[in-house]
Amino acid sequence: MATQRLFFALELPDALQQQLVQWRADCFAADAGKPVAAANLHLTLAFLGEVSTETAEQLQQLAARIRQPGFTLDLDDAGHWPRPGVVWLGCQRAPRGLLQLANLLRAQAARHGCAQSTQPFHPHITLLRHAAQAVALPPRGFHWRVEVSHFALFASSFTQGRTRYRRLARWPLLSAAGA
Ligand code: 2AM
Repeated sequence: MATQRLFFALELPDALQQQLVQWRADCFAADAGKPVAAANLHLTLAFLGEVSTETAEQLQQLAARIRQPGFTLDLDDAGHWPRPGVVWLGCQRAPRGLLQLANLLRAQAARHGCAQSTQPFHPHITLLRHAAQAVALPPRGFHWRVEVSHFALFASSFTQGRTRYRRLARWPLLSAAGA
């Protein structure tokens, strides 16, 4: 049976990806960890794992029916999870719309057999992998604002030593006027 490794996520604008890469280079030592490529910077809403074509189609049909308002992401927090070795960028206060969207997608995924982590959802953008245990985080005071108007489904593949994400579909969130 053909499967693909899939996840729902928020994309970041290209310009912001470039700004984050520059900021990361300025703030973190070269040996702090393995930087995630600019084009791969994203915020996962729901991880599906390896799914069949049939399940992927069902989840895409459900995603297309979602009517949720867009929201603003304030990226103003950073942290380090030593066990997975991840340094991340996130929000001191996650917007309600983000949590609602992620909860809905995670519930739909779970109902279609995609096991969801029992850990509470912590929205984040992974900046570094294989992070050093003693990595120094930048002091708070940074802030990027992102107006989120879409969410998307991605396929992840690992070829020639590189992780690549390919967008399979994208759906709009409601504008403030239509929310
Ligand atoms: P991470 O950045 O915190 O590792 C593609 O791999 C995306 O799916 C990444 O954002 C990754 O989160 C997330 N992901 C991978 N495996 C996962 C899992 N078992 N549970 C939740 N998210 C996962």
